[in-house]
Amino acid sequence: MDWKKTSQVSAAVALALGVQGNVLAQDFDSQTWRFGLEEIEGSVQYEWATRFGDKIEDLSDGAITVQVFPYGQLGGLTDIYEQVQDGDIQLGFGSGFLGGTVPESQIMSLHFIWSDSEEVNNEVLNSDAFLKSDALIDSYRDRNLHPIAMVPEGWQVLSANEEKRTPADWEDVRIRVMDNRLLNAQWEAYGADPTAIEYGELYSALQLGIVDAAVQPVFAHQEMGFYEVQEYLINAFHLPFLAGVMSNADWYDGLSDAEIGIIEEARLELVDEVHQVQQEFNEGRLDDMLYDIEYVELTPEEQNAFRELQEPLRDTVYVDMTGERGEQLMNIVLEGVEAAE
Ligand code: 6CS
Repeated sequence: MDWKKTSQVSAAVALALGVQGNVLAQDFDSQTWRFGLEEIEGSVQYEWATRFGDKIEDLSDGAITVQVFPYGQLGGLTDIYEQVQDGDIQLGFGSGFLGGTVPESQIMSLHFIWSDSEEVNNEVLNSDAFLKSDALIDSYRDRNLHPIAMVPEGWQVLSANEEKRTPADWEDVRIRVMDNRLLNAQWEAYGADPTAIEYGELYSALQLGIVDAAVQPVFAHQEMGFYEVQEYLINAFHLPFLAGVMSNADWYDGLSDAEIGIIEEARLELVDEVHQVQQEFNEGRLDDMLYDIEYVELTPEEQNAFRELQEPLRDTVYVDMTGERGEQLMNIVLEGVEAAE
């Protein structure tokens, strides 16, 4: 089935299902969709996937079950992506590490192109202009993947053992980053020494001093225990943590219109629902950590010193690496943010 055709019918089917779900329930064969996560139970990705599963099960009148595999159960991060590409699992999350597989997806790692408003970022990333753009879809489909949804998980907050407020403070600091070329280049531009380390190995890398700093959304600093081996959380508001939900492309092409319709219906409901969940997680868990760690926010002037070092890299690194598609995605974000603000 051609994805362009199916994405056009999906909205109509979703509407029909909302009104007469039982009538169309006969359209669903009994089946299980396997869904690999980059995060553990209790995370934002776990919330998204389990809520998605509940909705799919309801909308298919119990015919379809979504089996969720939290981080660690299917191997490392790139193992998850490969299993989606190979069709061993149907669905998976992909964030920073996905840059090696889908270079254009490093749009999710580009510092300082986002709105200060998390609502605006959520709206732009889940707009048809971005999510249904040829640039995004073709980028994933070239690697036998299909993008389903974008999930902002809250601001990425730096952790370190000293209060660091200026680029000079980051000179030669060994910071752990997710494995993609753009993140490396951006941290080098601040003067730091970035190192890629698997998510599950980060705690011991910080504890043993293999790296001195890291960057994660607040909820992850808490649930992975990173705050126990760091002194400061520093919010530079440089980048929301962004993750994409993707499926195997061949599998997606074999779905019926009704199946695509319920995926779209569930996705649309989750845009606001999970946005609220992530805000609650990030606010609540920050409070839980404050007895043990100091939290600071950079002023707009301090943020600007970092921003200025990044702007040239949009073209010299991201567009240089990803060509016309990358440029289109970046412009959709920049224009979408401007329009929404
Ligand atoms: O830093 C990482 O590798 C992981 N962090 C989070 C919050 N989600 C997935 C990602 O792979």
